[in-house]
This record gives sequence, structure tokens and C-alpha cells, in this order.
Amino acid sequence: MLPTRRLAALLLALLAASVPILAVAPPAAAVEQSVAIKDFAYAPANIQINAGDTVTWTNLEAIIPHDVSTKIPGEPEPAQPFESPMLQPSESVSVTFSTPGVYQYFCSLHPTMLGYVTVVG
Ligand SMILES: [Cu+2]
Repeated sequence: MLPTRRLAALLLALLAASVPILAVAPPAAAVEQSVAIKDFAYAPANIQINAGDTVTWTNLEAIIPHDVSTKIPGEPEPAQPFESPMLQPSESVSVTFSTPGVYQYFCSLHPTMLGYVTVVG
């Protein structure tokens, strides 16, 4: 005869095996990605994210301010335009992208600084 505890464990195992497992995949967790602004460049300059993810830009220069803006003269506005305040050294700005598309952005003070965020649905 089985000891009571072993019997209980066996019954629990049988019960667990007979219960259908309802595995529901959780939605993909939103991710935060970082882009450094350093040496007059965005690094990485190209990132790909999923809709719902957030990108945080941080100015890592010693003394140079920069911003992050999709309002590029002569370029069409993306689905979700944005324009950060001027970021002083060590300041950050975060944007959560809900709309898929390719977002080209630049620094309005240094228009040769370009970056791209590709948002996939
Ligand atoms: Cu700049």
C-alpha cells in the first residue's frame, strides 16, 4: 500500500494530466530601445522596432545640444510625426511608436544628422 503522501501526489499528477492545458501566448511585451546621440550622430542610426515599442534618445555629448525631429524640410511627414525639445547634454526624450512605417528624423540644429526608425506592425 502506498503511503498517503505518495498517493496524494499520484492523484494530483493524474488530475493535472487530465486537465487540458490552456496555453495562451501573452502579447509581445513592449520593448524599450535606446539611441545615443554622440559625436554629431545618432547611434544606432537605423533601428527596427515593433508597434507599441518605445525609443529613448539620450544626448551623450559634453556640451552640444541636439534634438530629434521628423519635421524635415522637403520631406513628407510620417504617420506619427514628432519633434523633441532641444536636448541638452544628458537629457533624454522618449517616443512610443504605435503606427507602422519608416520614420526618418534629423537634428534641426545639425541637419546632416539623420536617423531612421522602422516600425513594423
Ligand atoms: Cu544636433
